[in-house]
Amino acid sequence: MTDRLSNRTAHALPAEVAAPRYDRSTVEPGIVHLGVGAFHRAHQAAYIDECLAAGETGWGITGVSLRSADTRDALAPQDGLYTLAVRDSGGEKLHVIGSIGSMLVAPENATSVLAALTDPRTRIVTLTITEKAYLRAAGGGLDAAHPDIVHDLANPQTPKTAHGFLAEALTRRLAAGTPPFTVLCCDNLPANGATLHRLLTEFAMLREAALGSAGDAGLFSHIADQVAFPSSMVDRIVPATTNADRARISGELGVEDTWPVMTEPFRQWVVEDKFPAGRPAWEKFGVTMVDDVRPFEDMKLRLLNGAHSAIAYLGLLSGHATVDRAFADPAIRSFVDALWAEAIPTLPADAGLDTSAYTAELAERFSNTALAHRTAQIANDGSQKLPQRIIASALECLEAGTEFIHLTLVVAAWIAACAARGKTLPEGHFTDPLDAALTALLNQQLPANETVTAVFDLAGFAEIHAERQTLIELVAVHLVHLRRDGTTLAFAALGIDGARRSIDAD
Ligand code: CS2
Repeated sequence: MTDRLSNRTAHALPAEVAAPRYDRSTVEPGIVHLGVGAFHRAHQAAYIDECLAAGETGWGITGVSLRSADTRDALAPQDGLYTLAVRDSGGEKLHVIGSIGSMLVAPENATSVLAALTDPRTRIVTLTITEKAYLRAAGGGLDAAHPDIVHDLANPQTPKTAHGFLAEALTRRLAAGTPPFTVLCCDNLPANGATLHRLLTEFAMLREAALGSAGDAGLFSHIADQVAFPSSMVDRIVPATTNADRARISGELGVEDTWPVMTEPFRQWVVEDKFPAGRPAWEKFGVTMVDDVRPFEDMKLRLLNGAHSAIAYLGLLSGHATVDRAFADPAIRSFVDALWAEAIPTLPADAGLDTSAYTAELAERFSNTALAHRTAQIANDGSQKLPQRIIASALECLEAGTEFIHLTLVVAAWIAACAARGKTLPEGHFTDPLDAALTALLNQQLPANETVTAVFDLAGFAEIHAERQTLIELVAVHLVHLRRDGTTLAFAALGIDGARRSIDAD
């Protein structure tokens, strides 16, 4: 392969490949995005590409990676262009996306990131930094003892965290008389805008205390009162790109793309309409603008992501490498249906949610064999994901006195899958920020009840909740079964017929 995908070569792509038909040189940066992973490039960047194609010119994206230089290194020689491959059983449709105008790498050059954030043209800052990067302590507040937070409080001009960058940029904008940008969180957290708002006000309070009023006067009240943090629900399944994908896509393009992204046809974005500094006309491009995103967010987190985590851990324990193969296992399929039946009553009844249509569509999406979405990918960071996906529903069932038994198996399956690494699953098959402590704990092979209690302590699950002990006991019962005879016994105890299972060797 000779040429790279770039502005120059994009004009000569095969006719069936959709490529930017707008003049990219006229697009001004209006959005800074923190965390340019595959999800952002398959979701928001694709929506913005459509806005630009329709003639908007003020909303180009400046991408910022907070950790690795990989994406910048791959996209810079491609003028920011990359291929989005939309895949299902009908085949693959390729779209070259042009909305990312430039890429910055924070650890290399914090100054340029702060310059982009303080540029008056930047009116929205969006984030997909993954759950763990919010640095929440158990209980939901800021983990003020985290080394990166400690670093950022001591070094405000050269931050490492999103919190540090946002606080420093908002301080500089305030001092310069530039109106604040709107902060739009696009991670899978409940009330994600309000959550980030709380974390950032706590961070600002610590900054004011650390720098003294001369250094940071008014930042706390500015963030608390003047900066908008709309919540949003984002949805698109994005499996990790493989080398085979790169080779296939480059072959189809006729030029090399080292950084394509794979995705499904479905996409959804529901956003609270609170943008005092303006926003793209997203509603024209399939984004749902609402007053309150909470019902959509809870439905997505509890039904899609909750089922995803169930499929990941039970799938891994049953020998399934991908979501579609796990979901084709009759026992797992029955389990997911029962899980949905437990989670649905926890959703608001008066919000007009059509949960039957939603779960029917999820079943189709999980069956997409063209995605090869790996169970190990979803299994990452369980300690950060299970609270909003599973534990919130379980606690609400306990409070309401509703019977449930499936939600708790997901937590037990997470613990069992963590313990299986280095044994029946490869070492490091998936990871978690708590791995060091978790592995040490699981190696002690304590009785199930003690193990679950210690894991809840470590992860801060259900902290200070009246029903915490009951929940621990319910999880422990499943863990006993999983330890004794794996998913076969765990499913049998739920009345799910394990004999019908067709274990594949993937
Ligand atoms: C998945 C999500 O990896 C995971 O934890 O559950 O990334 C999921 O694919 C997306 O939220 C779908 O929108």
